[in-house]
Amino acid sequence: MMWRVVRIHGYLISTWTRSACMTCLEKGGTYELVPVARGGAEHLAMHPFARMPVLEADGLLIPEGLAVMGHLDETLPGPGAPAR
Ligand SMILES: N[C@@H](CCC(=O)N[C@@H](CS)C(=O)NCC(=O)O)C(=O)O
Repeated sequence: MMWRVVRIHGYLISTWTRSACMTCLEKGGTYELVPVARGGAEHLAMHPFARMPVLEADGLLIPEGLAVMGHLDETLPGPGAPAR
């Protein structure tokens, strides 16, 4: 798999966003943290409940922390996350 930077939309004060970022790092990936205008039209277009994180990777926008972490676990080259 080709190495690439993924984008994680959210803020580090959010525990779910932080977990997604930590998963990315644990898997040897690199992320760009993208601030969201909470509840704005762009945010709602990415997540129907205007929550964070949202992962932008591989041409996909993936909401929901567990789905984000699952995608990172499956697509980044590092060792599998222990809980999976
Ligand atoms: N089930 C969601 C929960 C995400 C969630 O609640 N995120 C919080 C931050 S930790 C959030 O977006 N809060 C903003 C809000 O509720 O307006 C997920 O797994 O992504």
